[in-house]
Amino acid sequence: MNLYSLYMKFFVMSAKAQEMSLWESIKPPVDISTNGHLIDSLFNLTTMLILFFFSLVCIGLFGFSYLYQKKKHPIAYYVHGTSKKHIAIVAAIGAMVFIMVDMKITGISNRDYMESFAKWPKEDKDVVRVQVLGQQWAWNFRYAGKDGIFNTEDDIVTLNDLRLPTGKKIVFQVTAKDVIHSFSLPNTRLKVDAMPGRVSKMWTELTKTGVYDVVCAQICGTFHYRMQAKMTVYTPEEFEKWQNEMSERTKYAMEKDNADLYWGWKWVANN
Ligand SMILES: [Cu+2]
Repeated sequence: MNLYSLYMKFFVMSAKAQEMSLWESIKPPVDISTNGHLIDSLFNLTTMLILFFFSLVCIGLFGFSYLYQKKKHPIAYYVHGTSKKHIAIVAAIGAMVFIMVDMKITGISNRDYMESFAKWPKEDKDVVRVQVLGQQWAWNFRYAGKDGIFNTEDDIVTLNDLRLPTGKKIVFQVTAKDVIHSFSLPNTRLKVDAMPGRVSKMWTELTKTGVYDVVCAQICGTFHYRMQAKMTVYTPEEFEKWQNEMSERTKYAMEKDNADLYWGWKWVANN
């Protein structure tokens, strides 16, 4: 069995396991965020541009191979590529690719970053704040609870169980306990590195309720593939209800002797 058929077999198997068609399993996961489409359209544009230039290269390669085949041109023609004409042609093609592909992609991603992903929501009471701690091999989540202050008695702490509302700005502060992980929400197209000793940030807004995946996007050890959590997206009312229920239940978030539970930090807002 060669590598290609093994690869295809894996695709077919994983599609079957998820009870979806092969095509569905290759498609990107459903986008449930307000900004995810920016990533998707840049991804698609990049793919289109690459396909365009790939086709040009193929046409050149096979076209010239055909035109200058031995039958038609029995005597080889040697070039060093150092004449002014040759240098001009190569420079023009290089400049064209640089302007049409590199500059275009850089421009769009820069615009998206400045106008959307790095445009932090003002952290008022409507913003949902979550602290995320990655560890080999699980995700811990912490909410401030009723008092709105992190690392206090009424914090809500969950393991591999992220719950969020639709229609609200959500800000994450992310770090790691042991090695470098990457906090990734495929359905929002967002991810951010989770690094020990450093707090990284990410924000999003969700549009669809349901249950989705939280994964680790950075090879982090033996069971990296298993480092998954569930993201349940509620309506704002359901989320409020869940928070109230949890507040009544969790009295353990601040056991200072228990390092597994006592890991939060002081929240410093972006604004
Ligand atoms: Cu990880």
